[in-house]
Amino acid sequence: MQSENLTLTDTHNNMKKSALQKARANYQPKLPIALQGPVKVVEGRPTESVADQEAIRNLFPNTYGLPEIRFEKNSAPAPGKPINVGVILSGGQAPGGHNVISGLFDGIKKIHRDSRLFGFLMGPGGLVEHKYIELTAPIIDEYRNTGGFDIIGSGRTKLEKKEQFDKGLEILNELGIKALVIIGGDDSNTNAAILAEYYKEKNTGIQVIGCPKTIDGDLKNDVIETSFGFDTATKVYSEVIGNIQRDCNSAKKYWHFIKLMGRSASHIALECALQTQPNICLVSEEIEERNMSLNDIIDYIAGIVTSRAADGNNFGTVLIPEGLIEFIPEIKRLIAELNELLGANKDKVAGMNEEQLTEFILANLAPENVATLKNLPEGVARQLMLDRDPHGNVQVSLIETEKLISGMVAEKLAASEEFKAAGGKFSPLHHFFGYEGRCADPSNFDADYCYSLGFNAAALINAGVTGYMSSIRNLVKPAVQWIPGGIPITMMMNIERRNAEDKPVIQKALVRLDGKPFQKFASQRDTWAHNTCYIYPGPIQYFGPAEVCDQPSMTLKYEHENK
Ligand code: FBP
Repeated sequence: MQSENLTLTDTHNNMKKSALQKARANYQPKLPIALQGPVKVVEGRPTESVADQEAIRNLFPNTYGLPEIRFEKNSAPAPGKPINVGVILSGGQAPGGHNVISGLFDGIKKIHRDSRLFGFLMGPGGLVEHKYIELTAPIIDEYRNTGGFDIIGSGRTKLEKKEQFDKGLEILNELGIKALVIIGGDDSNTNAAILAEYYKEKNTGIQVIGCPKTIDGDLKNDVIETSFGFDTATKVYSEVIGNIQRDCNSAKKYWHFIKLMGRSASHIALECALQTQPNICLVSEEIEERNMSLNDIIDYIAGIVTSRAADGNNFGTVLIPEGLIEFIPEIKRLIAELNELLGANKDKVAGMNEEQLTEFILANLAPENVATLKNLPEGVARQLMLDRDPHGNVQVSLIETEKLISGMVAEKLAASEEFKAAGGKFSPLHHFFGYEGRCADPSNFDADYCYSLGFNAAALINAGVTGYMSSIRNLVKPAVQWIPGGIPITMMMNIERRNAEDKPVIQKALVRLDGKPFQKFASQRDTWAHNTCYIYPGPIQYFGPAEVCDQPSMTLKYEHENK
């Protein structure tokens, strides 16, 4: 099954390299001191899940309650045996994935030089479909310190059914693989835990280890300080936001509405705001908490635009998190009822044309939701009613929130006497930053963090554990002081309602309004709104002084300062 897959590496071998790529290939990622030589395993106390302990314990009888693990430097080298390991990249790309794989490769080779690494292609689907390549030293060397997931590709197939697990087991056994490393976000790591439990229950002898990935930054908790990729992606977006701010402060004639990726949580927008000090940054979690309506949001922005106009500043920047629309309580209610209504009447609506469907929806929705719908610009209301995904759900990600908001602000300002009296002019421009940062060359922080996560995953495999997430802590300190170890994935789980079923899942981390990053932002945002306090972070620097090149994100710093 392997031959058809060789194209992935063939293309890479023929690629020309930029000067930076060549120089960057020689970068040696920094490792925590504890991983630099032989390690000893220090076990902590047994763990409990964050909530719903009994339910999670019942669902994971073989992998629940395991202890946290920490690795410490050991004086005596332990003899290691060769081991075959499989690796999967799951979900959206995030800078540093290649370094997790190169760290894993170097880690298992350190255990024994005859160890082998197999990469399953295009995400979890590769395991089920038996598509893989062996990752040898020349391949790994091509990808060290590079962005992207192209070494083996990624995909969003969910590994959740027993048939998939059994199909996977066939190829793992065929290749003599004793451990599988799944690099993914909260859902993929939830599934890694389920797979670990299943393989343990079946006595397969196959270990499963997870690694925390996602630019969204929402896979973190008391024991996982950050997911990889967040640092680089937010630095790339902040560079470009800074450039836009310098442009708009030069021309003084445009308002820039900038939407930032992050399917649900607003960590990316918040971090970019801390780095660049825009005039406005919306935080979805706050909007939900304060029960703000769309009109409240429009009033808030129009108020700042008007006040800046009165000072002669007809320009500014507004950061908007991608997930915003689903957090606005009135729209959340509308979407929930639309999904419910159309789901329950699937057959009835299947044959309707647009006009009939609109009529049906307006006749059956609760009056408050009809009012919300009518308050929206026609195009957006149409999109909400008529564009559905294959499961029949509203496709929220297709809505161009930045245009929706600027359009409504423009309407409000056109009707405002105060804005006219201030001599205000409003010319909005729109941007969406997401893909621009997901495959950037990892910052030094992500290059080091990812390499350490992979190297540490090898140590977890050598320690014989399963159902653990690779964990590197103390990240605001220099890399040598980082603390490597492993966290039982069940420890991060609770039960949530998903697709009308109660499921064990890793708790998603949303922005905490009582957390320091938000508090810092909230304490300064009024000044940023009315004055022009832009910061221009410039591009990521890979070579140079540590204070320029090795700084972690501000979110991480604020969350962990004085700890
Ligand atoms: P993951 O959670 O899988 O890391 O993906 C995050 C993300 O980049 C989101 O920010 C974004 O909404 C989504 O992926 C887009 O994914 P796709 O390109 O597959 O549509």
